[in-house]
Amino acid sequence: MPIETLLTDPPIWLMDPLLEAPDASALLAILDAELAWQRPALRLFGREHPIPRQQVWMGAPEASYRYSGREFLPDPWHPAVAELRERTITALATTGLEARFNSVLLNRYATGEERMGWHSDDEPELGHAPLIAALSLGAERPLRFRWKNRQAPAFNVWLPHGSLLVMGHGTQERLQHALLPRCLPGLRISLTFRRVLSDHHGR
Ligand SMILES: O=C(O)CCC(=O)C(=O)O
Repeated sequence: MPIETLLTDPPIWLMDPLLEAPDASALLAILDAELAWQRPALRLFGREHPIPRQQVWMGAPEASYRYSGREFLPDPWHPAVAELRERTITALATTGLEARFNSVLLNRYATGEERMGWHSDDEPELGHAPLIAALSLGAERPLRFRWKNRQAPAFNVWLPHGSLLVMGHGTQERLQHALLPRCLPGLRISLTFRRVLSDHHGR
């Protein structure tokens, strides 16, 4: 599988393709049809705003997750997602990276208007310097990165159908990322695999 190094410090790689197009298309259709997609609302300045995408949090029972001030309990593994987790872990192992993902945030963007704002995946439950792998299915869109200390210009990483973006240790500490709205048609689903540490409860 071809691996492109996009950044070395911190390390960011793109494995493309991880999945061949027919497999990726079949998975897109299965996940679109079979998952219990949610559109939770976030409270901002006293008003409820539905998030501009849909999502499912999935994983092992102990992998509850706090995101934008809310606690999410994971849905149990869908068999297709459990298999993707194994494929992702195996692909990372071929590059010498040991991943022990126990959960995944699936994001569904119905059109190019749907989006995710600037953030880092740096919640305490992910521990120090987490490794995060993002599998993309469907419409190709750019993920935009910017340095927290503005040491260099922001840049785009286009995420092809069936590709795996690997954000290595240190990425979340030093960069933010966002999926900005674009005049692009087409459904996109991303799966961002993570490891939630079980000893974060009781903080
Ligand atoms: O959809 C994407 O590729 C971005 C997802 C993301 O930033 C996240 O899940 O934290």
